[in-house]
Amino acid sequence: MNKLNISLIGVPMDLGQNRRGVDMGPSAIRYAGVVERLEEIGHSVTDEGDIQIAAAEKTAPTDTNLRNLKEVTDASTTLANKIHDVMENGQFPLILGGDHSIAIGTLAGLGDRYENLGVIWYDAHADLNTGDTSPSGNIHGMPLAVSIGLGHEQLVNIRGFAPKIKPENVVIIGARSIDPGERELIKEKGIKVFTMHDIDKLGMTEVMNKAMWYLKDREVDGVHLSLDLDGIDPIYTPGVGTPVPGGISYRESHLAMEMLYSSDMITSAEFVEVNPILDEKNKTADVAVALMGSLFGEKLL
Ligand code: NNH
Ligand code: MN
Ligand code: MN
Ligand code: MN
Repeated sequence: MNKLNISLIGVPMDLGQNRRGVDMGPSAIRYAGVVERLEEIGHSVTDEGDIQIAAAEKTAPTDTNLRNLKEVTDASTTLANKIHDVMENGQFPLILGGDHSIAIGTLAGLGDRYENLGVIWYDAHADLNTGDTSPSGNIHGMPLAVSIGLGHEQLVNIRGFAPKIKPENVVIIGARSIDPGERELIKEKGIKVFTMHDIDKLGMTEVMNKAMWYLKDREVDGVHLSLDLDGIDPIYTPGVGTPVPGGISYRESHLAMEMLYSSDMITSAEFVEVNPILDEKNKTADVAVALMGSLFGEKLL
């Protein structure tokens, strides 16, 4: 990765789940010093501001079991168009969430720029639910399913094409809370998953090497990193809506980011689920910014 022109895009989305506060995630990450941190490394950063999101108090009722379907669809469309424009100008998109439903818009914006996009999904969850399998009706548990073409057609067809990515180009890292329907889909589609068991057993170095070789063998022409802060153990990132104990450590996460930097594979990234209301002194946003440092080439020495 040379010096990049990074476009920061904030997405204050809290409608993909039911805990308040995650809409303040982009502010918390800015406050934690993201722009300065990336500029210090030598990148140039343009803060594009925030995507407009409907107020949680003003959402329309929906006739599906998908909470806030219309508002999430509208925001995803706006985000997808924004990302498309930013890429047209040769900028590197760095998206700040917001709940993970925003990945629907991100991948819709990236999808038609690549023939064969790879995705690394760093998360405690698989985010492979559809309206039929979701235990919660929360769209933040669905973005990966939507992006491989499964789920509500309104979400699946954003920007008028589907699927956005191929299931065999996805690698999930850190999973430890997978719903029954997701488990079936993983088997059926052959989605590559490194669970916490794999990280415990093989170590992060080998997991990351395997993940990156897997994508190289697939001859991907870009790799998007979608990093849900709940992938990391909640002792380091307590400010998330659905914490799951037994997660990836702080140092393992830095190692993973450093290895991605060295590989020079990453072509876009998003950091999601930072919820300042649930956080302790902006700890989770601080971790997000520290990990961005490693992902974008910060050196310890
Ligand atoms: N799997 C659960 C659901 O679909 C929880 C999803 N929560 C997340 N996903 N934070 O990353 O509702
Ligand atoms: Mn809101
Ligand atoms: Mn997620
Ligand atoms: Mn998650």
